[in-house]
Amino acid sequence: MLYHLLYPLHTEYSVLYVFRYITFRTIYATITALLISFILGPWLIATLQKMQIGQSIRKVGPESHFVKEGTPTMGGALILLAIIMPTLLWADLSNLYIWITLLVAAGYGAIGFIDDYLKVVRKNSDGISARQKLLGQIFFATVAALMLYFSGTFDTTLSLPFLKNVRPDLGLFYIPFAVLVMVGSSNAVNLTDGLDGLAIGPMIIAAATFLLLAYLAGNAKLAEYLQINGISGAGELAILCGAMVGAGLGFLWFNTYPAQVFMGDVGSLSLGGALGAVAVITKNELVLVIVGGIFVIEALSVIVQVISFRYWGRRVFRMAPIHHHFELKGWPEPKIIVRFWIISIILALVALSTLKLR
Ligand code: 57M
Repeated sequence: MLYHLLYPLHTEYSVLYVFRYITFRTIYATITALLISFILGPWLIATLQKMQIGQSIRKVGPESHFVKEGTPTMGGALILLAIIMPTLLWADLSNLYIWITLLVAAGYGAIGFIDDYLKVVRKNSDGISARQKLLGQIFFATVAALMLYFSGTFDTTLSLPFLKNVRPDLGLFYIPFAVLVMVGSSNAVNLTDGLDGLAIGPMIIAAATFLLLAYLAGNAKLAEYLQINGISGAGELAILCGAMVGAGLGFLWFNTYPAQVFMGDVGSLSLGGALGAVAVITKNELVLVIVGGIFVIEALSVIVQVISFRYWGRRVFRMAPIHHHFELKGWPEPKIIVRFWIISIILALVALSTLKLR
């Protein structure tokens, strides 16, 4: 909104020319998101406590989690607000990619909100059924993929990390593929969200990485120099990613061990979905597997555990997702969290190296 209001005035006030720059607007979107989180965070936590919107802890889980009973949840609503408001303020609102990503974030946020709300009302850890949740996720992802496909400019080839000359064209199959990326990313982040700061840390790192990737893809000269897919308009997503970084850091302030608030499904589903959407739009779907490697490892640990238990009656991990395995091995919670963050940073660096190693 500020972009539309202030940039046209640059002919009279030359200082306003700065609103043209994505870098400037990204920095201020990040700061705005941080401020929203810091200002509203304490109020939200107090309100959630007053309304008794607290977490019910599964009885089968690690005992160390029983003390977390009643921790306010649904803090993800604030994360969403702190992403949407700065994006609306600082981004170019004529940009379709911004609206597609916001649609996925808000749509998945709504599914998560209903799920969390039902859990709180029923005072147990069963929200809406897994099937209903999945159908809702597929619906919003399909709308997003169709919007992209019919935008007229979208390229349906697949970029493979490290291989610049191999670009298979998926054609119409790009739609189910994009849906898979968004739904998969959302659920993987949801599974990761089981220790204080465990999901939001890697999410901040992934959003910062995509900030850079979106900026580069949107800049024709840099994209040509790096021989990556240049995508006109994708640069605006750097602003949304900046807001994700700011909102994430602001949330981490309160969610760091010992957490004063959990994000709930409203946070985990929407953040994962938004990340998936940015990966699809910037044509970094497979790079997302590296950048979001922690989320992938968490999801794979569940798949391996379930298959192994169902077919061989044996568990591979003491408990899945894998963070519970380390907890049951006796690692203190902060140690698992920080080590997972370190792995995320390494993975982000590997992902960025794909820009040069082609
Ligand atoms: C959500 N949610 C946390 C909080 C958060 C298929 C199966 C593996 C699914 C999986 C599952 O349901 N995962 C999805 C995980 C929950 O956190 C809430 O949920 C939101 C995210 N959706 O924002 O609102 C608990 O996680 C802890 N937590 C923190 N700090 C945070 O910042 O400590 C969350 C955020 C919170 C709190 O304790 O209550 C969750 O874990 O429930 N299911 C599981 O993860 C279960 N695993 C399992 O059944 N494994 C079996 C299977 C795979 C064969 C096995 O290994 O044998 C475990 N979940 C838990 N305890 N809590 C079972 C044990």
